[in-house]
Amino acid sequence: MHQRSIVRIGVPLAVAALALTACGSRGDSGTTSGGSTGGATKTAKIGVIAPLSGDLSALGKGIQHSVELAVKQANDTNAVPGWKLEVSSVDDQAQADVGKNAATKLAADDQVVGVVGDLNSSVSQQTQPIFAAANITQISPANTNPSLTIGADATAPKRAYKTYFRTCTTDAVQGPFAAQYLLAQGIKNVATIHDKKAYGQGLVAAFTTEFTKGGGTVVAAETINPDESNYQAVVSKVAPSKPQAVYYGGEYPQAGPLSQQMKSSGLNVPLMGGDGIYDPKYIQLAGSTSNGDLATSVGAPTDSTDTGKKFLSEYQAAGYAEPSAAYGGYSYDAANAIIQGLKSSLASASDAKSARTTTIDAVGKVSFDGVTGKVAFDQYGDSTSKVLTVYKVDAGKWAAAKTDTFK
Ligand code: ABU
Repeated sequence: MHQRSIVRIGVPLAVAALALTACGSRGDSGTTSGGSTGGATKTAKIGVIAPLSGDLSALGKGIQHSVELAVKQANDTNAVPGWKLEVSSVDDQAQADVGKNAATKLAADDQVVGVVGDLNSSVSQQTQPIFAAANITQISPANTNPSLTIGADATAPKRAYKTYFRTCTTDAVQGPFAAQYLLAQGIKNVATIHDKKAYGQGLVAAFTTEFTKGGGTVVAAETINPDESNYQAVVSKVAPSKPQAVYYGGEYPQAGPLSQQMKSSGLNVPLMGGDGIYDPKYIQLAGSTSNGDLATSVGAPTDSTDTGKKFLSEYQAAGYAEPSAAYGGYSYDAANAIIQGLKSSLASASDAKSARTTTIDAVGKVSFDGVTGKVAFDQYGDSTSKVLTVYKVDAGKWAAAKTDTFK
C-alpha cells in the first residue's frame, strides 16, 4: 500500500520534472527560472530577444542558453538578495517586424528590467525605440552596425538611445581589421558582395574604406537578395574582374551557398566575411571547397582564455541542447552586466518596473572581468574592448589565424 502511494505520487512528479527540464532546454520562447532562489519574495525578469527559430537559430539559442546560465548562477549565489531572477525569451526570427512585436511583448511585462538581444542589427533598429520608451536596458551581444550606438553620422557621433548597450565591438573596427589582414597577405584586388541589410551593407562599406586607403582595389561591388539561394548571376558578374578574394557582408545561410557556388563555377578564391558567417553551419553549407575561407569575429576565441574555458565548461555541465556558438560569451557577459546593475537598482525597489531607470544608469557604470575580457561601456553604450580574431577554414573547421586589438 505504502509502495503504491509512492508510485502514484511519483509518476506525476516525474512527469512534472521532465516537463520542467524540457522547458528549460528546448530553446523556445517562454519563461525559465533556473537555480536555487532561496527565500526570494520578489521576481525580476531578464528578457532574451533573438532568433530562436529559422536559419539563424544556431546563434540565437546560444544567446538564450548563455543568459539562462548567468541567471541560474545568480540565483544559486543569491547575487541579488530578496529577488528571484527569471529569463523571459521571445523569438524575433531575425525579422525586423517580428522583432518589433516580440519587443513590445517584453516591454509590456512589468517584471522585465533588462533585455539581452537582438542578434541582428536590422532587428535592433526596430526594437531600440520600444525598449527606450519603456526605460528597459537592452544589451546586444552581437549587433555590430555602428549606427546603433553613435547614430547615422559617424563624423558627428551622438548617442542613439540611452537604454542601448553592446558587449561586442562594431563593424567600424571589424571591417578595417579584415581589410588590413587581406592587404598583409598580399591580396590587393577584392570583389565585395553584400545582402543589402544594415549589417552586411555597413560591414562592406567599412571594409572598402580601409582596403582602398591601404592601396587595395575593389574590382567589383555587387549585392545579393538574401531571400534567394541561387547566386550564379552575381558570381558570373564578379568572376571576369579576377578578384583575389571575395569580401562578403551578411550571414552564413547565404554566405555558405555563395562560397560553394563560387568554387563550383571556377571562382576559386577565398570568401571572407564577418562574425555573421563565423559558425560551423557556414562550413556545412559551403562544403569541402570552403577550406581557406576566412571570417573575422569579435573578441578572442572563447577557448583561448581561462575565463572562456570556465564558461564553456559550466555551459557544458548545464546540459543545454545547443552549443553556446559565436555569441555565447558575449551574451553571458551581457546578462551579468544587467545582473551587476540589478544589485544596486533592485536593492531598495519595491517592484521590478520601478527599477528600470536606475538599472540603465547602473549598467552604464559596470566594470568587471567577464568571459570576453573587461566588460565596460563608453559614452555611446559601446564596449570598450576592440579585440577581434581572424578565423580560417582548415580541414573543415574554423581555426584561429590571428587575434589582436584593433588600433
Ligand atoms: N554582427 C553580425 C550579425 C548580427 C548583426 O546584424 O549585426
